[in-house]
Amino acid sequence: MAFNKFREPVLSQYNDEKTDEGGSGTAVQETRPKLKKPPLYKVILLNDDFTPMDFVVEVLMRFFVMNEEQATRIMMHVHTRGVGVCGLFSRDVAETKVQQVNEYARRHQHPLLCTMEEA
Ligand code: TYC
Repeated sequence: MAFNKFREPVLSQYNDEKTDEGGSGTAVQETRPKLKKPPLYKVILLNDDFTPMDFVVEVLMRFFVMNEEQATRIMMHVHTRGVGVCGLFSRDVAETKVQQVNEYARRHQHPLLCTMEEA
């Protein structure tokens, strides 16, 4: 606890001190903001035997703002390893991406599947 020239307690700018004696004999419980960082979610693409490679590359470019080189690298990773991460997003954004990819694949009659999990 810091004091000013009147020997009054100066509160921390960040309000992160747990307890102190304010000089009055009264214990002060300063509130610590109980804010947790919201979790991030991995959006994951799954391999299958039928979706054309070109279509997967197009999906990655369209919904994940990748250039053709990045999209091809992720597509080949999924093709050879079975799964791959397209990106990290807040829960809302991840849910929207998953929905957009799955709908787009279905509309084009491909079995391509996208899912998400907490990072
Ligand atoms: N395995 C597919 C093929 O050989 C290509 C593919 C890659 C499909 C990635 C899905 O998420 C995927 N045509």
